[in-house]
Amino acid sequence: MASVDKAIRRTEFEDAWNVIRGELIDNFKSHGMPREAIDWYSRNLDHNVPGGKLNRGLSVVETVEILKGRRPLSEEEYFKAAVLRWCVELLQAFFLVADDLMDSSITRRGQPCWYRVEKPEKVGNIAVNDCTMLEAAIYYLLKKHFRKDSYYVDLLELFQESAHLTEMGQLLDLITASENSVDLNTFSMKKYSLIAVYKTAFYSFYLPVALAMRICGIPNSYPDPDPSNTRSKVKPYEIANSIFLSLGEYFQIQDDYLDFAGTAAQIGKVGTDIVDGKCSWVINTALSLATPEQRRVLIENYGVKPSKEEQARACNWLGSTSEEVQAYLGEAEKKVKAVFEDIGIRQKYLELEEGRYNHLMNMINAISEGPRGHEGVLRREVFVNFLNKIYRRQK
Ligand code: DMA
Ligand code: MG
Ligand code: MG
Ligand code: MG
Repeated sequence: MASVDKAIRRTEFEDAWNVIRGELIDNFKSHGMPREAIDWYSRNLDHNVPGGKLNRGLSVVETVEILKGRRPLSEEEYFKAAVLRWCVELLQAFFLVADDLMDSSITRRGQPCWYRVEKPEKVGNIAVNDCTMLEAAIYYLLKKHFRKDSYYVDLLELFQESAHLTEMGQLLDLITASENSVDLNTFSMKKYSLIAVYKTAFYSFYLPVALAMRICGIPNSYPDPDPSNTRSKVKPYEIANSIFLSLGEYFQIQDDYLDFAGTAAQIGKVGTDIVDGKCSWVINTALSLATPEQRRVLIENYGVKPSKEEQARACNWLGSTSEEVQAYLGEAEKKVKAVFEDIGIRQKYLELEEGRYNHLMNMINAISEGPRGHEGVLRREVFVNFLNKIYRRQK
């Protein structure tokens, strides 16, 4: 019976987006906006918010469930977790709309990037304002649903600070892959880690879990729940932060690897890192292993934009197999990919996945959680849940 109950709650929870979407549109209407603006705003929400892997958002709810000892949540607890889940998805949507514009990407989640949508109206640069409207929706929802809660300011700070850190990472990512001249001598693994942690880890991993921890009332510090060690203090947000920075870096390495090795049909987007000249894990690994001749080929071809004709062909990538995609690549990109293959990037990546998994498991096992059922403390399962979701992911 309990599991049927849970299944029903889950469906209710999935429906939460329709309720939240309705609230956002009603608010927009209440300002006297005309029909065409309401339609535009609705299309912005529908194209960009649902439809992702939903890992980030879903983890808010799963974390609440774990921290509450997997007891069935009340209707109100579910709805609040759901609002935060969709706020995280809105933040993600805000970043992706801007990111695709700045990275000149073609597709996202198996459809054209928002700025490239032509029908019923051409979006183009209006995407800049549209993405800020997605961000503003977060603060509207937080105020509406959490204004009276003691942890309201904590939620505001978490969103605002994660966004700020992400923007720092995006800045570094973008200026390192400067428009016309990519200088591979400015790349390094150290710089790469900084980019990866800032642009991805805070908002994708630390944010959803820290939100869940706040609504579950987990304090900034508490006595060690291990009965043999009660004199020391546990700082749960610091622990979560350090594990998630490492996990987030690993996640971005996967994103970079898939940008090179994944097919569009598999990852729902066409890789652009090579033509964009991004300081990615793949190029940094290749540079560290390249012979002088291979390095020369990389310097000559990395970050070289495809010709107009090559670009037009790339738009047909969606749904293609990897062999077909091969035929669409521009000449420079082909040469870079061949060097990556010769260097054995695929093998290096397999080894890295294994090593990262073990390292993260060790970090997780060091968390002191005390006896089961101890509410209000951090639990290892929160992190194991994430790690299992992303380990060896294919999309
Ligand atoms: C993504 O970096 C970072 C943010 C903040 C959206 P990316 O450009 O590598 O992402 P994607 O490969 O999804 O375009
Ligand atoms: Mg991008
Ligand atoms: Mg980017
Ligand atoms: Mg990427």
